[in-house]
Amino acid sequence: MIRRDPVTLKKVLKVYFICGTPNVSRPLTEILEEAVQGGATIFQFREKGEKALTGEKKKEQAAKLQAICHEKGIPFIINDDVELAVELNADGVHVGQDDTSAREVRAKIGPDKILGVSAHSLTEAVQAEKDGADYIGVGPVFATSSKDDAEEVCGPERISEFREEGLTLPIVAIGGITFENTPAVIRAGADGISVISAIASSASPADAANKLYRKASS
Ligand code: 3NM
Repeated sequence: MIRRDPVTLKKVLKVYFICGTPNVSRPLTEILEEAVQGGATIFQFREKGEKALTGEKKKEQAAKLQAICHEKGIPFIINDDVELAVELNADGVHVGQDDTSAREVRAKIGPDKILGVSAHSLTEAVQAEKDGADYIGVGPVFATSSKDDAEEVCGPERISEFREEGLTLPIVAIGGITFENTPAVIRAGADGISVISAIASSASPADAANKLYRKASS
């Protein structure tokens, strides 16, 4: 069970691809297959925004993406939609501070699933851990155009601060992550990088994921 083993979980979080249909201009299933082939180690289905799928269409898309993740052996995480995650028996859920509370999500998904929580301050990070989070997402580390309601840019320094304060929970850095700035966030203490556009907007998601994997591992 991944979530009970921090060493394995940290490896799994190395290249965390997040995507929804509004983020792509060709089938997300294709992009996910290529990203995993290149080196993405975990995937989060984040179906948000004006053109986001809902209801049955969202469920069908999620099931297809889940099948790809299972076939390739990487965890399939759903953003925010706890009911869908439970219905599909997804590998985990990621929630932000404005979504369902982490404690409530943990109660609904049970002890064996992966729970990720976005945290912007040490207080939120410590609370997330108490509530049963397995990892936290910290961001936006750099400027991003992929999230309308993103908080203020916090820089890799926020991650170093969390580590200096003694936080040992796995951390993924998010927001504006590129090949170029990946080494800085890993040096700051992140276990992995979490990206939408660096993979989804690349002409070659496979090459992008591969390069990110190598940058995050060196
Ligand atoms: N959450 P990109 S930033 C989904 O700060 C998300 O919590 C963020 O997309 C946060 O890799 C973000 O294209 C968008 O910058 C990340």
